[in-house]
Amino acid sequence: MFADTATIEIRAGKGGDGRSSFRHEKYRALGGPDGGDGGHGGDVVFEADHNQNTLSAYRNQRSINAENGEAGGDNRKHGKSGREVIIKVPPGTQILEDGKVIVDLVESGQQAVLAQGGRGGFGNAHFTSSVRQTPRTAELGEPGEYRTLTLELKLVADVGLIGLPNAGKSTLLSVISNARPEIADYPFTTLIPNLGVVEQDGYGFLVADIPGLIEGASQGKGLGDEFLRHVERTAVLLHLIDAQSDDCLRDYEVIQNELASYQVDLSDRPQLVALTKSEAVTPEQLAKQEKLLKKTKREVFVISSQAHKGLDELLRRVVVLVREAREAREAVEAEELPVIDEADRPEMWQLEKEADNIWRLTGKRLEGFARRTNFDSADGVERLRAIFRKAGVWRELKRQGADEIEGDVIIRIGENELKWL
Ligand SMILES: Nc1nc2c(ncn2[C@@H]2O[C@H](COP(=O)(O)OP(=O)(O)OP(=O)(O)O)[C@@H](O)[C@H]2O)c(=O)[nH]1
Ligand SMILES: [Mg+2]
Repeated sequence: MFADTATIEIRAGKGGDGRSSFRHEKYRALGGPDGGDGGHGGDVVFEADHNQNTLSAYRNQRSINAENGEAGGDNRKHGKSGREVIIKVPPGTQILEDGKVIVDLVESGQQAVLAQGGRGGFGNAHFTSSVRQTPRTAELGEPGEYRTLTLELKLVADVGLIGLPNAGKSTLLSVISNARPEIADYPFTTLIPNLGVVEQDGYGFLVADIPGLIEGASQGKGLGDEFLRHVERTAVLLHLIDAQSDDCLRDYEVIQNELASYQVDLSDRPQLVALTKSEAVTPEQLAKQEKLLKKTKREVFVISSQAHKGLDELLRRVVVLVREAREAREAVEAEELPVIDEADRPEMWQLEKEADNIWRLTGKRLEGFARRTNFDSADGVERLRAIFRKAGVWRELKRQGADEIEGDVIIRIGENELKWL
């Protein structure tokens, strides 16, 4: 999972000082005490808000302060309380202090006060008593709380930049986003995905620059399986191919094969192809390469990060695909599918053929979901199917030849069975 993080200092407002003053009365040097109380300092409040997608707004804003309370005035006038600040963050943001999670803002609208404003001080009007008729003392306002917090948002990037080493992935990210990844003229410069926020025509989305993949990546070569796991978490793939390559089509196919051989088939994810470094080759060569890549039946874009060419056109198309992917994801989330975690990865469940058209599915978590499913309800069964699909059971069935069977394919799980549709 990618993490979007930001560290900020927050300071709640200081309480206003209490006032020390005395009534002006005719013929008396000193009237009664009439100093008002200071107002309270504003709190710093965090709120999850579904209109926020990233923490990028807080990456450059190191400190956020709430308003101080006003001091008390003469005539028992109370100072105004300071306004609170509400820091809006995307749902799913965790707030950490000294490396420990202190708040998890899960749902939109959820709030947490993380720095409390200081209390206002009492004015001297507060301290009259039968013995002390003329108190001069008023309290000072308390300081507001101050904390240094780290915000962390685990997210699925919208777009993954993939390609062979040296294809120009990090360079592209650096010109289209706020990210400043390392760039160098040798392969494997990037070893950890870089994340950047891109804004195109007012629409923001997250792009992950994934380390270069090589032949055999899906088998773990060059840490490829780890990198492909990151690809798995991106909705739209942008496949970069160096226009200077001797064989662009082969470059494409190497990556495409690895996407297809990974444990979750990634080859049918929405994918755009972009020929990079276009300014470095002759127009003739470029035309030749472009023509060659058209054979992939993918949409092919020609860009140059260095010369800033073709970027808007490419990004506009990316936005369309990102929007579609987000809408599809929201539709799935609306069904409230449970999160399939590491324990449900293929190695954690098994599919065993019991008869020609019958498979038995075993695995603790999936069996648990099945036990909690009402098999008399069509919706319940449909939900279980979606869970199996998400966990990769369908793909495994296909791999074991289930799609070649005529008639029904039955999956037995625990005491129950359901049809594979
Ligand atoms: N001429 C030219 N060179 C470029 C362009 N984009 C990237 N490069 C160069 O290509 C080389 C590799 O760029 P990177 O962005 O580091 O490539 P990468 O795909 O991130 O490489 P890995 O992280 O190793 O997978 C660098 O020397 C870049 O300067 C471009 O548009 N034009
Ligand atoms: Mg790189």
